[in-house]
Amino acid sequence: MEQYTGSQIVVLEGLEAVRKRPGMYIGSTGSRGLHHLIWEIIDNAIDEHLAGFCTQINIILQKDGGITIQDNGRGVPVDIHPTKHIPTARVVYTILHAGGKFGGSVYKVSGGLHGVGASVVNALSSRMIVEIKREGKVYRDEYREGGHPVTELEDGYLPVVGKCNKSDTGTKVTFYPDETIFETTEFKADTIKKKLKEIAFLNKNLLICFTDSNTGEEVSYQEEFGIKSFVSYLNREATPLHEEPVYVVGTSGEIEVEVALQYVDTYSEQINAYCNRINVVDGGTLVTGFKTALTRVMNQYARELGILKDKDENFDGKDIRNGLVAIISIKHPDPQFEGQTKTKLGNTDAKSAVDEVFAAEVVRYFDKNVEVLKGILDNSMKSYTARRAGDKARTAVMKQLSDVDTRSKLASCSSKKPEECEVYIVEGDSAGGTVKTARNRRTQAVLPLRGKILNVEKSSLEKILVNNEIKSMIASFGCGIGDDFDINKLRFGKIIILTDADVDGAHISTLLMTFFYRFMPELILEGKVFRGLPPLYKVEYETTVKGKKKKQSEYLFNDFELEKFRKKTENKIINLQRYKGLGEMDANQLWETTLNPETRILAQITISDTVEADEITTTLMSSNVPPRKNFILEEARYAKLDI
Ligand code: 0R9
Repeated sequence: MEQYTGSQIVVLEGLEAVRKRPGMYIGSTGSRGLHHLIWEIIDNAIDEHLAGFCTQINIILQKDGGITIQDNGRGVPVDIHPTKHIPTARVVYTILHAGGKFGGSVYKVSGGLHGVGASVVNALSSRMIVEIKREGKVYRDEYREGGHPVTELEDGYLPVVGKCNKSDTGTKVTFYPDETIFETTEFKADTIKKKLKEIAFLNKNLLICFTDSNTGEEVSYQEEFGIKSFVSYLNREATPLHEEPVYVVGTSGEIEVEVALQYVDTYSEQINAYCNRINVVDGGTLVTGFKTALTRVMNQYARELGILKDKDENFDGKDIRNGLVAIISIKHPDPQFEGQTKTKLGNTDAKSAVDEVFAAEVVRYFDKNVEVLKGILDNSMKSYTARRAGDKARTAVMKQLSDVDTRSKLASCSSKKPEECEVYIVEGDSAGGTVKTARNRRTQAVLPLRGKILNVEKSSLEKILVNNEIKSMIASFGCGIGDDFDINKLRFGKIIILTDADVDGAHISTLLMTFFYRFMPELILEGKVFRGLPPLYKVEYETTVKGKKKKQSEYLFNDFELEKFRKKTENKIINLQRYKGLGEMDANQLWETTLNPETRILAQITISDTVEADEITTTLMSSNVPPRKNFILEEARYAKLDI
């Protein structure tokens, strides 16, 4: 192995920092973080496509657990870097944030959500191999154990390991995620394929080929019609109100704007926004511009066509977006990503650009397609009427809730300070009974739900307000619903869904999350909703303390922990108990594992836009579910680590 120079040591310290706190760079060390590594490398290849030099990207899942990403771009430069004095390719893969500093303005395209740099992937890999084809030569570099180069340079250059045609250029990266860092190192073909499909929609004509060497599966993705096909794909299971998605494109100054939309027959709204191909999950200025223009244009048409009669009568934006599925994709020369997760676009010029381009182009479209326009306005009118009926129903229910004490089902807590109070929503009276006995009565309230809650995906507010389970939740939370919702009136700092770790439990959680998301979205957006994670195993094992044998026990929350535990204790497990449900635990065990804030694990529920709804959601909810926002569980492990 070669000697490291001074600058190389600094480099390795940088990568060491990534290994110490991987979460800071890739979000988590779970499956999501693991897949983040792939997106990072693919982003670099996409940048090369956007620069106009790459037409194909191959992704190969290797049998030995590695993954290869290959592009046919120019190949990463292999010349000696002017200040680092090592090959530029090695700089890209070993120095934090190096990639973004090269390659001119094109590199502004990545660097948003992912954009942590290929060196982060190297830092978190036990092995990484880079092969570059340039000018008829094949160069190779290899790294081990978190980015340590193991290839000896030849006169300062990367060794040439083969020849190729001069026109045959490109970069190939193979990496093996480090098993000591990730909770799982198993790449999921389905997750990768979903992402690749999304990439194909957002990058018209780019050919993406996926191979899974474990199964022999080969799939390729290439989309001639870009985001227009994306909308059709999102609505493939739904019933659209008009056959062809509406598609508009145009530019305003340096900003390119593309919008595709189609209405479907559900009470939902889905707007996916992308800036420079990066999914801005929290929207921002580009979404505001789109909504403002859509509301203005549709109200104007409604008046012109005599659908709205009174000049002061207006459709609300929500009426106009009822059933809407839209993709907004803009290209901005200098995007400002805001918010803690950098998933919100801040540029004010993006708002006016989207407003201007969308309004002008969509009017052109509707003037030629009046039937589509009328269908959409008719749908807005239905929503407008239903909303008014919902308003009446809500007033009636609110009155009823204050008259009768529907809260009787709730076993309240004695404290009245919302910040220290939490409510456990549990499945059924029997689990409810155990939780009631086990809890801390001062701060923990329990609301047992009887029977399944309504699937609210296709129901109006008016309909859901007759459901008793929903009424008890509204009454218990105290913060109203729909337009009357006021998070400041919420009686609890945390709402914790506690169901068994089985299919039924997952179904109930999904129904509850969908209800919160549709009618009390702030609860999720403000991070108030959690899932309690009861342990899956209790292990008893023997240790020797000062020559004496001692029996001890520990709770483990998933198979990964069990595997780790087996390794740590060299399999000295005397007894292994697998819990099937909450009902199998006594009050003490339940307190210790699931209720005690010092030792429990909670998973915070957040929202993410993805191409397809979660598998659980799709298979368990209505047969005709539109793809929509995914609920993501971010495990709040800190609670457990504190002990
Ligand atoms: C398989 C994944 N692909 C990549 O990681 C990848 C990076 C990359 C690249 C360039 C071309 N292809 C690439 N693929 C490149 C080449 C040139 C200029 N800019 C970019 C050139 O030939 O002049 N690079 C990404 C960063 C850099 N190159 C570098 F310039 F910083 F080195």
